[in-house]
Amino acid sequence: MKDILTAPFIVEMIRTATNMYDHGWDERNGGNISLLLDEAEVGEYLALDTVLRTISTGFSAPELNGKYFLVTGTGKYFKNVQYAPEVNLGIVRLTNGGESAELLWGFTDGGRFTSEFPAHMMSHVARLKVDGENKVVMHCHPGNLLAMTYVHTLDEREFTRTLWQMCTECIVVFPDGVNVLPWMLCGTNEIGEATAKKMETARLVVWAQHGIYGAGKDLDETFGLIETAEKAAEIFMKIAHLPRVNTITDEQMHQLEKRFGVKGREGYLK
Ligand code: 2HA
Ligand code: ZN
Repeated sequence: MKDILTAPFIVEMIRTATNMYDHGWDERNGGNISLLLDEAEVGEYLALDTVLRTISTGFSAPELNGKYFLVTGTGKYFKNVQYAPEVNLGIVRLTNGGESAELLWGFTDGGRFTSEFPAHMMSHVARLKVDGENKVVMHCHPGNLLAMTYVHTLDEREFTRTLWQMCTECIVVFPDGVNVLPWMLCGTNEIGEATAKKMETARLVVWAQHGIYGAGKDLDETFGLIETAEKAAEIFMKIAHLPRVNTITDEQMHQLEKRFGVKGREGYLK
């Protein structure tokens, strides 16, 4: 059995959590990440028949039965993931139609997965239906996106168009746009279901006055997606109070679509 701390999925998770913390997106215990793992990949590092504990999830997700996830822990600080990965991270296998999670590694202080586990797992189900390669769901609290939800309409088309207009590459990176949920109580199955519904049509879902969810095929891509949206929100917050003299026009967006072979969300461009 190989040393799990050398597994590429653990190394990459540690680097990503650290990078997110360094970006200021994950103060205190803010944020959470889940990464879908291959059984064969996990089997190189862990005895798959050794279950440390079984934890009830409080929801069902039959689509994910038997699937393995590396996930951040509830109440854990991203800042500390690099110093004690086995305390702050865990590897679980969903069983019993997703109603139970078998802990195979991690959460060594008796902890459990993130309070946002429902939103993560339901979002995985939704994204896997759209893209069989989707492996990551990531949540964090980037300052400018959050700020924007206080001063910008939450209308999804308008919110997306504003972000697209803030940096040339935005429409290329997230042509599906950004979906937006109004403020809702976090950590519940309800916000999980609402987030998953929004994930059917976009890989980014803003939680107003709270943060953002991103989904993607690997940690780098998902990080980059949130990074790009947050950069656009940063530009918006720099200019929102100033007269706008120039912008990226819809005609220019159409040029970007052609040049990069992407298609902006239906009905979002004139
Ligand atoms: O505590 O970010 O949404 C982690 C969170 C909850
Ligand atoms: Zn949060």
